[in-house]
Amino acid sequence: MSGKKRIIFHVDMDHFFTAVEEREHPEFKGKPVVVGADPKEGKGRGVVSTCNYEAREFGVESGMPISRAWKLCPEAIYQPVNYELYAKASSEIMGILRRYADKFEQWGIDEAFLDITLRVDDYDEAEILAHEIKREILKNEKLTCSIGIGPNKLVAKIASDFQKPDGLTVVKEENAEKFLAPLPVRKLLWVGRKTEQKLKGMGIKTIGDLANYDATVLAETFGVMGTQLYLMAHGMDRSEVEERGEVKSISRELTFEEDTADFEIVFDILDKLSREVHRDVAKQNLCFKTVTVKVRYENFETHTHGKTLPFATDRLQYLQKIARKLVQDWLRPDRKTRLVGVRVSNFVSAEKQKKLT
Ligand code: TTP
Ligand code: MG
Repeated sequence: MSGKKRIIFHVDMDHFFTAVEEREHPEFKGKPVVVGADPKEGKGRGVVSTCNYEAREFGVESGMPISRAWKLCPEAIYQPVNYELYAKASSEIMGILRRYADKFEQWGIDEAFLDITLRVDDYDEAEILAHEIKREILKNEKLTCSIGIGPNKLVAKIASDFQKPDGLTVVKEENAEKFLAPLPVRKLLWVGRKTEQKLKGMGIKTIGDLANYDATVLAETFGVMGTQLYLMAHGMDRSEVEERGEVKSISRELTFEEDTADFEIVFDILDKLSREVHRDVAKQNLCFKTVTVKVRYENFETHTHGKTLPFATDRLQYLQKIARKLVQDWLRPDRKTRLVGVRVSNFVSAEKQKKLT
């Protein structure tokens, strides 16, 4: 690895689906807009995919039942999900972003990480580059985005979320801890609702609380995840920006900080990885037929093992159950596990799937 300190961008489009809708329908501008299921005058089922910032003022948010959104804001403009349209905008945006980076990683439909270390001399130049990117996306795509600049992916991602919409937040390595400290622990990648509650019970609410906590106790309480949480709370993250091809599969894997013989830890992490994969699948409105898991032992021997379903699904429950079952066959009491991963592939669009069933 080169000795040069990394500079990473995280780019996240603002209220993406609704922003594209506003671009296509200029008459929507300035009004609350919701993209998601049909509200059917408050009787509709299904959820909000996203809403613009005007609708957020009324308390509407992603993932909320559409019936509740209707109650909060009946006057909003409700649009069905037009996935093809957003996918086209996404691929144009990704095309622009890719040219600015030495290493590029698309993350879901409207986010990307860019490693620009070799393109700039310092953070000042990085900031100029970020403005250039924002200008080009606005000019060519008529859309705004928020950019976070940091020493690694974790800090960059949290920074991009810091001033939305149309934000630009720069966090240098020496300021990372101070920047993170007042934010709620939920902002860290691995902290789900359960972990958040457990941390709260320990008196840990902010990332700063976590950073000041005894690392040994964290490791005892949360296993390998505890150590990772502690490092992240100090703004540390060594993961690389990794190029991925066209979305033919969605996957997550994790190398444990320490090899483990504890099956429960492996299953726990596998469930979390499945949840993340599922979130991406849902974001892109896809159904999958194939689930593949990967297990690497302490001696680097690696096995991948898959199962193809007779039908396509988007259910988290199935994904978690199949992934567990597949991994179970490969866990050995006499061998520690170094890495575990889960991948889904063989996609069908959810729309198409609905028409089939
Ligand atoms: P996000 O980037 O999470 O949200 P956003 O771009 O709408 O808003 P923000 O300005 O806060 O970034 O997700 C990107 C798109 O993914 C979003 O426009 C719609 C879709 N999506 C869903 O369909 N369901 C969900 O639960 C979420 C969170 C997003
Ligand atoms: Mg976004």
